[in-house]
Amino acid sequence: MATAPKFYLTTAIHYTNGPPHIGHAYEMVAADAIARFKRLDGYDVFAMTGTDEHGQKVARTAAQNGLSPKEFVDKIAGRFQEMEQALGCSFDRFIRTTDPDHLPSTHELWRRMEANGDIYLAKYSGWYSVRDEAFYGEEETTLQPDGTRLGGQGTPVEWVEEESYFFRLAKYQDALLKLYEDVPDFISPETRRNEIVSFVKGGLEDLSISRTTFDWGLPVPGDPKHVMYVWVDALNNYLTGTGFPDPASPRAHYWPADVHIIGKDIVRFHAVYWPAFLMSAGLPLPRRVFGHGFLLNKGTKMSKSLGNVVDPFDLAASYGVDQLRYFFLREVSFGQDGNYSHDAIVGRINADLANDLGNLAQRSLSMIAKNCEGRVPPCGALTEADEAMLALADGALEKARAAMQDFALHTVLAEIWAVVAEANRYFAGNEPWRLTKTDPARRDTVLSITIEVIRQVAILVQPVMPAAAGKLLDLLAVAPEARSFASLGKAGRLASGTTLPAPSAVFPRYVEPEDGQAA
Ligand code: ME8
Repeated sequence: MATAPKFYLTTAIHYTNGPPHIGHAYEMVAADAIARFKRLDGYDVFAMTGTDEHGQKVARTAAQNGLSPKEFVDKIAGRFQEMEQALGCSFDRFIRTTDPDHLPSTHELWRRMEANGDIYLAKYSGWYSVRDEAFYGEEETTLQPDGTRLGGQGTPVEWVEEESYFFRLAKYQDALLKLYEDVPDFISPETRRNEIVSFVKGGLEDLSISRTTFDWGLPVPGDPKHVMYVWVDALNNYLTGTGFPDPASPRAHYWPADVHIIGKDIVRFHAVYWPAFLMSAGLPLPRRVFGHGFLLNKGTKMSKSLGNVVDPFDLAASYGVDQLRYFFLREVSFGQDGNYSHDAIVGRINADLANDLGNLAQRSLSMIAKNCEGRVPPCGALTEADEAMLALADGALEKARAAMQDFALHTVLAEIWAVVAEANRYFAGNEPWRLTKTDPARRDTVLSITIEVIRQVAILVQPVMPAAAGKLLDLLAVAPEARSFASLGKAGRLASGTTLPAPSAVFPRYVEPEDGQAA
């Protein structure tokens, strides 16, 4: 038996300095949809998400909350795990950087970089942003009129002067540029790639990779008064997940990662530092890094200090999990920034889900229940228009796959909804409700083609709306083993005569609550 090709995908691991927000939810849902798509397409998938729990930012927030760092991160990590469930995600592991297997794995990475002559002890003096957990060169900072200084991403920086281990990042400048050249899609979208290429061309400085002024981190091997820089610790979660350094781990074959799905603000860490660490340690590099955009609340970036954080649990409860997932992935071009608003989400729910797909399913299935004894009706001779309708549905997988090649989730959905739109035109144009008296055989053919198209649409939307699509497939009596992409097209056509369950609505319209308050 041929073994399935493997696909290892990760999200970023989320900081546990506060509860999850909608940006975290967005990233998780997008990554989950890609993982589900690959599973349905026959891949041996390992998908991982998790939490980034060490470092000064987390330690400080814990102290402000009167808790020890460990007590604090346990609470917050629990919230992230609940969110994963609340959003219908299917990750294979939720990793925490406080998990016991992460320390030996990260020590091994450090030792390999050291053995390669890439780590040395010196003194760091420079600017550090605790919010970004990032060092900034003086030229990347700006002095504000009030005397404070801001780093590259607009967060406050503070002066740090301490003994530190350094990683010889500068040594990897040419190798990194060669990587970007040899593997043009290593970083995408293109704009992020260009930013990174020009950053690296501008010259790299060695990177401070340990701290001594706090202790909430992984100790440096052989010198425990230093803790590792939180980004060394955090990035290595991706290796830990595959059982590194144990070559006999059941997950060892997943390395290298096929894609890291991360936000645009942390591309530098993933596309510069991470491959350099791996080159130094003599390990294979991830295949791709995808930097998605930010989800903005009606145009402004969400942040705790701005007070406009939208709670993802509330959103899922108000609109429905699958509806929220659909909104995130259809409304925003994956890779670009996108806006959230109540009206936009309600628009998508009512137009795309309730009207376009939900109504079509409801109308065709109700007619079958009423007129065809609740069985898949027989399909007679096909007209050219019938053939064209089926061909469009049969061809959707190839289009979806092509879009998925670039992680263009919005395009995947647009291609599927092009089929839905055509199915609506087909249904309306053939007026099956008029045929009962004049030509019931033709009516049966039109209905059978309509629900065959819905079957394929339901299979294809499973990655984005797993529960709703499952319900739709239940209504079509599609067996669980006939729901993968292998059953798309001719391979899995609905068999006439199959008994269908009583139809019910899968995509209800969103109705504003009585008091008129938006969710
Ligand atoms: O950066 N819209 O953690 P984090 C979309 N621990 N995505 C957003 C977002 C928004 N409004 N806000 C944040 C970290 N993100 C590190 C990662 S990986 C080894 C360590 C994304 O909790 C952000 O870009 O600040 C990142 O990919 C993820 O959420 C976690 O952000």
